[in-house]
Order: sequence, then structure tokens, then C-alpha cells
Amino acid sequence: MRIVAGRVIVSSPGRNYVTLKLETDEGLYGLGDATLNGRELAVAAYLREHVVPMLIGLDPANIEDIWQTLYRGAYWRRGPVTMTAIAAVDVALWDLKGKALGTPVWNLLGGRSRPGITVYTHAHGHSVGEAVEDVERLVSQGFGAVRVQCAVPGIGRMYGVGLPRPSTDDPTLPEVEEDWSTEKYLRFVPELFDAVRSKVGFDVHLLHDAHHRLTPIEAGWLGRRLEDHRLFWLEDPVPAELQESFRLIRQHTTTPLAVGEVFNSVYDCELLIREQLIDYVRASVPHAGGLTHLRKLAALAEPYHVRTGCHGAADLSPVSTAAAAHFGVAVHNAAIQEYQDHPVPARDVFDVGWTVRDGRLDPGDRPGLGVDIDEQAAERLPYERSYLPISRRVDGSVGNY
Ligand code: CS2
Ligand code: KDG
Ligand code: MG
Repeated sequence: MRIVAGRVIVSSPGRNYVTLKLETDEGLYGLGDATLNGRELAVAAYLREHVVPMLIGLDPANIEDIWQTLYRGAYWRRGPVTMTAIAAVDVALWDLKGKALGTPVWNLLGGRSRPGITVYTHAHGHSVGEAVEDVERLVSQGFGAVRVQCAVPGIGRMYGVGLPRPSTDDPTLPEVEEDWSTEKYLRFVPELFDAVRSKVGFDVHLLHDAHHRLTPIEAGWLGRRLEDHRLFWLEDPVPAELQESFRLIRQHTTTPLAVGEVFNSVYDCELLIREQLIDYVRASVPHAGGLTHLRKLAALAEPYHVRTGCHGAADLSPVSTAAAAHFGVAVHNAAIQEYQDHPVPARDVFDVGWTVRDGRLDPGDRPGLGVDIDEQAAERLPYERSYLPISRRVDGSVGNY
């Protein structure tokens, strides 16, 4: 079998998704997700201009060799754009291999370690009362793990609370801006979890995402203050370019820590893993070099008691949810998977074999990834410019989004 074409499909069924379709001379094709939220077109161009031409004529069976060719052969290693493009190729090759052999990808990865991977989904509210109700609603739907985010009194527009994002279609409009006050946030979050725990009890896993906003000592304080609430994890307490930061957080709290949705290779978390500074690593299939690389990352984490809890917000396409499902059921130290419903129009573009039931994601038994794309439906929904917001602190300076 030979690769004869690689088509990059950019579509916006409610939000932008980039899909790579690798076609072969035998009529089989494989799909991979190449979506990098807010920078989608950079990956699309990298694939079209530089990667796909290198793939034509290659035997798609040789996944490892193709991965190494794209990684080492470019000389310029790592980085989100490059690694997302490599991941899309890698996942499409695993999909193709499964289809060629008539077996699901989880079977190629060593078979099932579990029937489905536990997922956590998102609760949010504009007030503590709304957030508590949202948690209760999701628990009644069968979710056993819920991330809780809530608007902080005194902070205007902010991350994670379910406000519709104003369209940035018009290229003359400035990017969306949000507000941030660490002081207000740190005063409020303990109150939020006091309220949620007293209402829902301890039988549900609760998670929280600080979205890179704190310093290590602030994160240590928050983690310590939340210890009695037994969070499943506190996510992205600080930006993680400086991995040593986590030593300081660890000295101050036993609240479990999760980090890494923006990581793109094992080198971003090697110290975090080796020194056991985190409990969960959030690197994902589409942003960390595909199934081939994420499996190596998980293998490094396993002896250090670090488990995976991969990123899975709705800006990762349904193709990535499939890849996460296969990874999650096969890999032994996969602990949990983030799950957020995709926008409704995505159902017209992507046909999926995975299901979420009773709080678990099951990849299903279709050959390959078990997902397909309707290219005509995708074409009717072209790319819409939409960037992640800019966060401004109370003094007007730019903060971390
Ligand atoms: C979303 C999230 O817009 C996005 O990127 O994936 O930020 C989501 O809106 C919030 O987490 C809401 O809970
Ligand atoms: O594209 C960025 C979003 O996926 C991110 O802001 C969501 O932090 C996030 C999460 O944990 O889902
Ligand atoms: Mg996050």
C-alpha cells in the first residue's frame, strides 16, 4: 500500500477543526485531527506545504519510521505547530493500519485494559448556586467526575464560566479581552468548593482548572486550603515552562496536581515526571505528537506513579476524541479523560463510533479509529477567524490566558 494524497480539510461546524485525510492507492484512507485552537491555519499550511509532499509514495504501514522522518528530518524539533501536524499524520496512519487489518486501534495498542475510560466534564456557573446546580445536573446524567469553574465576583469576563464568546469574524475587531484578579480569585475559590462539597458530598470527583494564572506560592496556598475537599486534581496552577516551579508547589500541598494540555513532547514534562512533582499529565494525542509519542510519554510516567488525564476540550475534534478513547482504554496508566460535548453542527460533519455512557468513553469496535468525515458537509462550513482571548490583569497588563 502507498500513500497517494493527503487532504487538509478546514471546517467550522460551531468552531474550527482541521482534519487530515491520508489516501492510499488501495482506496483506504485514514483520518487525523490537526486542530490547534486559534492557530489552525498555521498547522494546515505546515501540512499542505511541507509534510504531505514528503508522504507521497510511502508505505503507511511504517508508522514509527514516518514519525521519525517528520520529527528528525525537519531538523527544527518540537513546538505546537510541528507536533500537531506530526500527530495528525501519526493518527491517520494508526487509523489506516486498523482499517487495513480490520481491527480497532485499541487492539493494535495492546488490547483493552478497561471497558471505557472514565471522563470528566465541565460544570460552570455565574454564581455559586448556578455552579452547584450544574454539578448536580451532570452527576444526574451519570458523570462521576466534574470540573467546576465559576464566575468570580468583581471579575468581568473570565475563563471557563460558559459565557458565549463574541465572534471575531471581522478582522478589524480587536481580540476578545478578559479580566483577571488573582486576589479576588483566591478569596473566592475556597468558598466555591466549600459550597459544592457540602451539597454533593464526596462520592463525586471534583476538579478545578486554574488555567496557568497563579505563582507557585499562590498555588501552594490554594492547594493547601482545598485539601479537605479532596479534589481529584488542581489543574495548571502555574505556567509550566519552568518545570522546577512545581517543586515549590509540592512543598506546600498534597492536593493532586495536573498539568500539560499545552505540552507537545516528553521533554516538556520529563523533570515533572522524574521528580514526581505532578500526579497527572495532560498532554493529548493531537498536540503531543500523536499516539506514537504519547504512548512513550505514558511509558516514562508509569514507573513514577504519574497517570494521564488528557486534554479533551471541545476545540479538539471528534477525531481526537476517538484517538483519546482508544488510548484511554488501552494504556494502563491512563486515569481519566476530559470530555466536553462538541458543538451540535459537528455531528453533521463527523460520524463517530465512540460513545459516552455512565461517565465513561468507549471507542467502540469499528476498525481503525471508527470515525469518518463528510467532506461536503465540511465544505459548507468554512473557517471562521476565532482566537483565544487575551487576559488583562487589574493593572491593565497582559496576564496568562
Ligand atoms: C472551550 C473552553 O472555548 C474554549 O476553548 O473549550 O474554554 C470552555 O468554553 C470552558 O472551559 C467552559 O467550561
Ligand atoms: O484551546 C484551549 C482550551 O482547550 C483550554 O482553554 C481548555 O483549559 C482547558 C481545559 O482544561 O479544557
Ligand atoms: Mg485546562
